[in-house]
Amino acid sequence: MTEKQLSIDALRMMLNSRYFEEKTEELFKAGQIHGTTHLANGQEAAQAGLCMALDKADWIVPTHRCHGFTICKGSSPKAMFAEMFGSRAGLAKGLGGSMHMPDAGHCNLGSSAVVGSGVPLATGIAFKLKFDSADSAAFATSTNQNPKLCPPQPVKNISVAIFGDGASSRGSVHESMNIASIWKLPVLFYCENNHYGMSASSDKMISVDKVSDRASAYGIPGKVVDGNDFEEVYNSVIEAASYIRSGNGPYLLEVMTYRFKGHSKSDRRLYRTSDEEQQWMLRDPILLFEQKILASGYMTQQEIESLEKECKEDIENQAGQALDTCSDKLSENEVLNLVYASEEERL
Ligand SMILES: Cc1ncc(C[n+]2csc(CCOP(=O)(O)OP(=O)(O)O)c2C)c(N)n1
Repeated sequence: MTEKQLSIDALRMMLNSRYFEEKTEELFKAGQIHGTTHLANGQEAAQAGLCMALDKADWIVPTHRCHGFTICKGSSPKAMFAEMFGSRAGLAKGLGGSMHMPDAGHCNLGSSAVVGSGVPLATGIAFKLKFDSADSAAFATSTNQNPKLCPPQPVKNISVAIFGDGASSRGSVHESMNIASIWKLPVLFYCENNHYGMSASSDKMISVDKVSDRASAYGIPGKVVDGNDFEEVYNSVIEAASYIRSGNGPYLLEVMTYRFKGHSKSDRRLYRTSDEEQQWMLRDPILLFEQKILASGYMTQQEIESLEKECKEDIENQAGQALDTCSDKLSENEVLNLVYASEEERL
């Protein structure tokens, strides 16, 4: 892909993610979507930069703030809206809602409301990816003997454990990093640091200056990058993924960003100042990237505006089409069959 095409595709992805969040907020306010939602306005470069740098067959396990990752990994916005409407056409047949949007066809395991719980799952996927590409008998022997001494085992695909700064202090995250390091598992630990875990500022809640400083405790590389700069994120993921694909084991990448909206729809953001918010809005990742695209001559202002219009209309249309599927929900029996095994299966 040429740099020009890559840039236009990246801008399209970031715009789709932004408009998806704006439409979601509107639908919530109108009472057309129930439950809660976690919007990622402002985090688009961290989400598009990761997904665009991955291979189609690389797996991701996102967080509860998952819409942008899900769109950028290739899922249909229509199926995502349908999920939030509780419709059968949704990614989880309407049973999951905003926080649970798995899409195996796009190598996205989906997320869970339990903060940090996706990290061991992504580590498990990495184990399977390594097991499948290694001489499995030799791998099993090495994990039993001294896995630290086992030679690098190149792999085709990797798995990405996405987590927030809040989740970074959970035991599940540390246990995963330790075992992934020992077994040299092909997993990218991707910390999307948006500065807050609900109302708790990461400056006050994390024992080190940077989450990526913790990498040294596990004997793996750690790097921190500007998460509002698409190119910086994209290039860093390419570099980290290539290290992992060569068989060297895990890598911790921390991307610094900011969520423009509250933690969830009921958050009044009393824990931060509007001055701080304004400063970050000046570093809106979409604005920054559009400026770069203009400066490089890849698009004119007019072309950017028409792409914005096209993406906005497309998201509107997909929301409308999803709304049409709204009344087609799973029956109680279908839900029970999905959740519980039948009597014969249990015996
Ligand atoms: C195990 C667990 N503890 C607490 C919560 C409540 N909770 C929901 S989101 C959240 C903050 C997570 O912060 P972070 O990991 O930084 O992700 P962000 O919301 O900033 O994207 C918390 C504490 C939860 N869902 N699960």
